Amino acid sequence: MSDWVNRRSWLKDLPWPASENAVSPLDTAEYELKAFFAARTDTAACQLVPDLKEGYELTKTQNGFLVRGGKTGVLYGAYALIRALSSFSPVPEGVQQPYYPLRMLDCWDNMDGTVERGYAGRSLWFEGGSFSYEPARIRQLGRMLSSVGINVLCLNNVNVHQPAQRLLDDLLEDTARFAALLRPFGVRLMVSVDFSQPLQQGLGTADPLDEEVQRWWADTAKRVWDRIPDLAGFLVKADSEHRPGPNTYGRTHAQGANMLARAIAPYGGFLVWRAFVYNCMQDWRDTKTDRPRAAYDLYKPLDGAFDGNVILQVKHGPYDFQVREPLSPLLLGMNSTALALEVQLAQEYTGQQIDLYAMPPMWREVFSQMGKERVRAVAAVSNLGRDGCWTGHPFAAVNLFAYGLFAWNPDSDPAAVIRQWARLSYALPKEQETRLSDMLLRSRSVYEKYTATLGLCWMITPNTHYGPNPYGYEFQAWGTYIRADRNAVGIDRTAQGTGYTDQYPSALRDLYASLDTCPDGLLLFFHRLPYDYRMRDGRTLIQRIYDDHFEGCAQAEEMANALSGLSLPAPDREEALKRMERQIKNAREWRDVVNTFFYRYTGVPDAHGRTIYP
Ligand code: GCV
Repeated sequence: MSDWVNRRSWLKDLPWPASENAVSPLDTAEYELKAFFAARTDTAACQLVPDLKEGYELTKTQNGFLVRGGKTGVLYGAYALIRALSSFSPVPEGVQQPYYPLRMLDCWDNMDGTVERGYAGRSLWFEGGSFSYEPARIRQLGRMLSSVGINVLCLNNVNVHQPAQRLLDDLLEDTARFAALLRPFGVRLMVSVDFSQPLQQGLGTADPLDEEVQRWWADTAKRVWDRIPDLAGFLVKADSEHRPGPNTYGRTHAQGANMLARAIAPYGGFLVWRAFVYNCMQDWRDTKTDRPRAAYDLYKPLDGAFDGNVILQVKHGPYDFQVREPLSPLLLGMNSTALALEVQLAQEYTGQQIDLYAMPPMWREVFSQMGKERVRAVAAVSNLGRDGCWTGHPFAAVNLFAYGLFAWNPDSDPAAVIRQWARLSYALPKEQETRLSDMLLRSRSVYEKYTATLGLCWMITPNTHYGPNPYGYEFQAWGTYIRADRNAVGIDRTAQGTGYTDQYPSALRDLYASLDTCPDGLLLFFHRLPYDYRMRDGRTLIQRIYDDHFEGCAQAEEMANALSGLSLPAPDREEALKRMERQIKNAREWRDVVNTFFYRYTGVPDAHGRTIYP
């Protein structure tokens, strides 16, 4: 058996014989509490209060605790109690309810066992074109998700490759069996579907206004929900990066989404429609088309046209999970459409679970800018795989843990969440726990400095998305340009430029459009500036670019030192050190490639005489 058994991240090892019998989250809650309190002198009991739904309340009793909660709330309450007691944190007081009703994990798993943008090994449940998994590990997965309140798992890649359509067809029984494994943890399945499915099944069309197509989807939905009555819904990527969609038939995205939504509405299913749509065949010579504008331009006119069970899923930024992007204007501008925020735990552009990159500070920024009331759901692209520690880098587990806690409470404190994860995962001496937590807390800003300072994203190696290549995407069709020349760098996205800033409510538009108020971290995302531009602190732009790359790399080296002094258990210590070596190599490469790139354009030497290669 693989080494995952002894490496269960923040959850303590718990053999799971009772799982065979557990049918409800209440059973699971009772089992978890019994196991946890077996080693203690106090006790805990559960009480089902259906009205609390996903909520719970923890109260102190004479001998210990009472967990009162709704159908799944009682289990979340049990986990919250265990989490608090194990990390010596205060037990939450009063009724606790999740902020977002749908807290999803989107898995980009393919049925051949690969995971698109997966950095933690092969799929946990697919191999060779079919399901293949250890049931005990899937239960442990359910336990991990439930312990931080995640309640939906989307089973397969949004790029639906053959034979994933079989999940709802001849493999439906297997899909149902998999759903049953997660049910005792309050985790419901969702499935990604291909918009052109009816066409591929021989109907001759997938036109959403065609009655036969509508009937085909309605029949499919009936068959599927008969077998899996609590299926959460379908997830769709349409007309995006060469995926099929309603545009093929001259139909709008509202027409496409509503057709599917109506097929699944009788069963209470959600139709989650991704808003990641842009022209990926752009001519780089065209300076008018601006990729960040694309989603708002397409969907804003459709606001109000979607059915009630459609959720438009929007990536947090207008590009694609870059280290720093402004909030997508769609998240602020769709007043009559249910929205889901999409984030990416898989570190596609953020170090690929090799470089340290703890996301809580980033989400704090994202959640605090978002008109939260418009957004009904959150989704995160999974960072999990078959690796022993589940997440490639053992510390990358902090991102899954924290995602769950932020989805439950978007006002969570990044530092507290990180520390709680560190404490639950490793029983380190206090001073070391602080060192680990601090390192994680600043890891994003370190990575940002050596890869994407001032909003200069996309200088990354094409396709693989690890390592520097300032020209990699510059003359490509993907619409991802920094447009550096010998005079200036960045893109003017104000009203005088591409007009992207006009997609924001006026306060944000003005903030970003003015050089006096635009945050440094997004300066070159919003503005095109000469290299001798004076930053607010008096440095020139070119010097700031050099400084950040030198500093980011030096800070990565400091993190390596701090890491080597931590008495982490094996094999996490060896794994973390090995990955840190690769991070240092990567950081040096970024520093030298990017600094050299700009030096060659400008001929300006570093003011401090540090080495830049000619
Ligand atoms: C699933 C980016 C990634 C793709 C991904 C896509 C998406 O372009 O590189 O691998 O495809 O986003 O989110 O649909």
